[in-house]
Amino acid sequence: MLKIWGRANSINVQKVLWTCAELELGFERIDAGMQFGVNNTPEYKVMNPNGLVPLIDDGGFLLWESHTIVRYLARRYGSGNILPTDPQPAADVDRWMEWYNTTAWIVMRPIFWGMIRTPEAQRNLAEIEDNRSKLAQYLAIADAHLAKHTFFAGDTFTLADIPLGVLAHRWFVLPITRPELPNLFHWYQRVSARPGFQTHCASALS
Ligand SMILES: N[C@@H](CCC(=O)N[C@@H](CS)C(=O)NCC(=O)O)C(=O)O
Repeated sequence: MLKIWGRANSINVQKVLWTCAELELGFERIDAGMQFGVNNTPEYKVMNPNGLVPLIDDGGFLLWESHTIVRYLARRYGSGNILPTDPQPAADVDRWMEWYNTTAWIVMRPIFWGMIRTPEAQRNLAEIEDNRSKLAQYLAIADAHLAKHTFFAGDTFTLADIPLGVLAHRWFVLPITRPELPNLFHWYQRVSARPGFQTHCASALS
């Protein structure tokens, strides 16, 4: 049975759990990270020297980095539906997964940490606002893209929708000012209705 280390409220763990649900893949999840510890033990660091979650063990094959994990699971257990095998559609999926890592998450992280994991009195409101404003501009790019596409990488749901789906959840749930981005909102409604999102990603932010 596939083993996944990581606390259920971690955005990177949620990507893996949602992917497993899309692939109808069973797994055992072991709580690790933040209040659960585990990830800082020497035993864990042998498996993942970064001391971060998620980490998977698939029959003795150890893997960390959430996007690498979800691609691996899709290649190993999928049938090309959530990760196309043709180079160009596959690159389209990769493009948006990279964009999440290099662009959108960079500015969402300080907003999320500032508003959810920092006591109110210690929040850096200027930093939160600066990143909120940048993210609004980035998400306008996504909104324009989604005016012409049902999902990020075309007309069907793919891995590209998973990282951006959990990020969009934070964007739409946090009490922040949001410009009108109707295409992004309707896409978020579509992806967040999926059973895998509802089971693993819809809980209150913490
Ligand atoms: N690039 C890594 C980032 C992993 C990461 O930053 N994980 C966070 C949780 S989202 C973590 O392990 N934090 C330490 C902790 O939870 O104790 C990935 O995508 O897997």
